[in-house]
Amino acid sequence: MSEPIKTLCPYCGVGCGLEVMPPAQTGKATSRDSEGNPMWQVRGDRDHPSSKGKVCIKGGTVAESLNKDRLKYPMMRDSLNQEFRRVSWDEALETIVHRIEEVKATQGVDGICMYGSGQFQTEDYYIAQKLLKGCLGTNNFDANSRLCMSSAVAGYIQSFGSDGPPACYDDLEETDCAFLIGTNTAECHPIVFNRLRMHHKKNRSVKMIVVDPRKTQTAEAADLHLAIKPGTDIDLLNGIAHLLMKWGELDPLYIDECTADFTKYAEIIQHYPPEIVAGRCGIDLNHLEQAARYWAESENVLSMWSMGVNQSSEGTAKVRTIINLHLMTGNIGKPGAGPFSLTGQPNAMGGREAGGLAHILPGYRVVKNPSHRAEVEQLWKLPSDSISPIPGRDAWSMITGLETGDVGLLWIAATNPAVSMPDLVRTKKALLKSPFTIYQDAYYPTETAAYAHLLLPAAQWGEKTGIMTNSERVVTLCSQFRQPPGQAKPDWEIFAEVGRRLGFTKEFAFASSAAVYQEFVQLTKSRPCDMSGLTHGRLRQQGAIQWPCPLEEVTDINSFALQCPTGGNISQNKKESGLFSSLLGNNKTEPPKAKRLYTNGTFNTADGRAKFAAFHSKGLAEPIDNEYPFVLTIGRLYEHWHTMTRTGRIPKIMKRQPKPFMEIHPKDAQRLGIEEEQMIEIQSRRGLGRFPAKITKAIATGTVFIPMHWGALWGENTEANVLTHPEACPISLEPELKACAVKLIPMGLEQSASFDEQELIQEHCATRS
Ligand SMILES: Nc1nc2c(c(=O)[nH]1)N[C@H]1C(S)=C(S)[C@@H](COP(=O)(O)OP(=O)(O)OC[C@H]3O[C@@H](n4cnc5c(=O)[nH]c(N)nc54)[C@H](O)[C@@H]3O)O[C@H]1N2
Ligand SMILES: Nc1nc2c(c(=O)[nH]1)N[C@H]1C(S)=C(S)[C@@H](COP(=O)(O)OP(=O)(O)OC[C@H]3O[C@@H](n4cnc5c(=O)[nH]c(N)nc54)[C@H](O)[C@@H]3O)O[C@H]1N2
Ligand code: SF4
Ligand SMILES: [Mo]
Repeated sequence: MSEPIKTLCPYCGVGCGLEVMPPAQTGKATSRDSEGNPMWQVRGDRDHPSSKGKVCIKGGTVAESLNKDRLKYPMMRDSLNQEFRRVSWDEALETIVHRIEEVKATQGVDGICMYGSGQFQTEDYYIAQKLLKGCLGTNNFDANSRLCMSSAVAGYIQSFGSDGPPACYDDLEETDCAFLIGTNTAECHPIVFNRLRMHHKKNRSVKMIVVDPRKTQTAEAADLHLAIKPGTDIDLLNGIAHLLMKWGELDPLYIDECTADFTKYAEIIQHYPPEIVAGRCGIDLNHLEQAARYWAESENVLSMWSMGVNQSSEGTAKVRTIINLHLMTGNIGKPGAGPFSLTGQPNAMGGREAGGLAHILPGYRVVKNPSHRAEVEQLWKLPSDSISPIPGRDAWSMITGLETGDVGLLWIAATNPAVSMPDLVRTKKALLKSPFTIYQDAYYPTETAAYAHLLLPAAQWGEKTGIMTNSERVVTLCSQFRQPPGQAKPDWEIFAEVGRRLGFTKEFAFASSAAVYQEFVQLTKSRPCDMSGLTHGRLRQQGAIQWPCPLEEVTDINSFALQCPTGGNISQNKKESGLFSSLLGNNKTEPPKAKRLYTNGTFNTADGRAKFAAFHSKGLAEPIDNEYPFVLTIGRLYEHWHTMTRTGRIPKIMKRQPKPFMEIHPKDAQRLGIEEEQMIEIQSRRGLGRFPAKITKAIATGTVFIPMHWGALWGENTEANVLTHPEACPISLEPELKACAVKLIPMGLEQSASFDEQELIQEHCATRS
């Protein structure tokens, strides 16, 4: 039997290592998917440092989705009301080149936009940046990370001087107190949660606090669940800081030596006394005090967050307010402590490293910084000023650019915006106006395909070799193990071919994805995300490796400080204070690399200090009122992945979660005369949806919850985002996808049987193409 092939799970940012074995070699009878195709076998990779052999239902069943409803050939049409016709790759690529030239000539290069995804491999991301930002000269590349991690990115950059989650998964087993805010870790990052829960169960002194308006599976496991009202996170965080300050539970040495701007922050938190905060958050005063006491009594606090924090019109402020708590208590850069954003998608981290948002460049550089642009231009061997100094269009302004006619070509890849963007009625209307939309996906049909002029078939997970980085900065090689169906190609190859046809032959003369990666890592040299020591070959041989991973190993802490991109040296005072001996372990010369960032208390800001930020709470962008009296919140279920292009086609998953629903508290249900399973029409100012009611105390009164997963292909009036609005954080531009104001209209009971579960499973798990 041949060796299993090592790869990474293509779903969430936990990044579990997988081993894949060919259908006929498992020793048992060949397993087959529901179509009768022999199925690749998947199991957890025990050697993977992040997951140690564990997988959840999604990773375990992913192979079942590989042959269903695949997009196999390029297809084109002149207008959206026509049928697609199959075309050759040559015709498809020539059409793209012609369209790009045309938009450049008529509207200028900024009429061209690409909207990509955290489900790209790093090579896909990198080639897209080189094509758009380097060769074409527009920064109009954005990714679905804008809807996901961009508040965390902005928070890290502003507080620490650069992006990069500072903690690692080993901290899950070393913390005294896990502070989980706006994350349903148990369902969305299950293997991270399992590690934490084991540690929590084994050690009674370890505390777990969960801050979430819903009593999720995560909250069930907590010592303390703070069911705050949606949008009151900053009140809560400032309220905890207020108490810590009042009790003198600060780390003055850390504040003095390693941070700046504490005074202003200290002033702001004076305005958050516990009585006011508890009232605003809708929680008990003693629960608030308990949370602060856990913070005060714990040696090491590890905060984790995801969309309940990021997807907010004050997302960056929330992230920075979490970081403030860590800075004021010195809870960073040591085992078991730190602010830790849990990345959503499998390679959203790789995207950030490769510069995959409209305001950033490869190697954790930013578009607005002239020397960053010059460095990238040099490495790309392009004339100076090739890269525009102006940040490109973010995801939502690509949509508004279609409305105004400023976007002449939209290229969408590895994301399904006709389900996942806010304000879908408006989004779809804008997509209908697009002069030319290219849609590059692995599956057909998807909701977004209905808005495309040209469909390009993408090779997906297992059909191409490339790199992904998980939440804890661990980089894994994902090896190809099967042939792409039909004529599907890896995303990077498609981008490179268009580049060559546009005349950039030298720039895109890559023989393999290994060569692409080789070039990319050069751009990370001496940057905070230095991975110049990584190659496909090394990762294949040694398994997954965490960055920073420079080419030459650093042996001395002072030489690291000198090497540090901002030149941030550790002050003599800091060294003498002995503050860092504990952070560094006994070995003062241990390099501050890998595992945890900022172990030496030096940050990537100009003066090496982390910055406090003082924010007042603003609340929700669309507060409730008499007409729309409920807050709607939207999130995920354990079994499904986003817009269900894979999980909706896997019978085992559809059997467990066949249909969407609306969670409502018994008190609200009683008041409105709502019965279990009764269809409820949810209306917002922008659209409506219909969902069977699920009456549960797991949701706070005044709030209702629906899952995000069911787009137009999977149900009627089940799209969550027809209800949401596009109001976004002014810093990160991340839309407030977590909350909007709605009203509920109970429908007649006779309409309530409109979901036939068996029929749904039959319909969706059968192949259409
Ligand atoms: N099973 C599964 N796992 C996934 C994914 C998936 O589709 N399915 N997607 C992946 C991706 S891309 C992402 S981004 C992550 C997302 O992972 P999570 O962020 O954990 O998931 P969500 O369910 O979107 O939202 C988390 C919680 O935020 C809470 N929340 C809502 N409003 C507020 C608020 O104002 N304050 C606070 N504190 N909490 C609030 C919600 O009640 C919800 O329980 O999951 C990843 N993992
Ligand atoms: N209301 C609300 N809306 C949300 C959210 C929320 O919490 N609430 N969450 C937001 C977040 S955090 C996210 S991340 C987004 C996710 O939203 P999307 O990105 O739209 O969701 P996916 O279903 O993951 O779409 C990925 C697409 O890529 C395709 N694909 C898979 N692999 C490949 C590949 O290798 N190449 C190519 N070209 N295609 C591939 C899949 O078939 C699928 O169509 O949704 C956002 N929208
Ligand atoms: S926890 Fe995430 S990465 Fe791990 S198997 Fe599940 S979906 Fe895949
Ligand atoms: Mo996400």
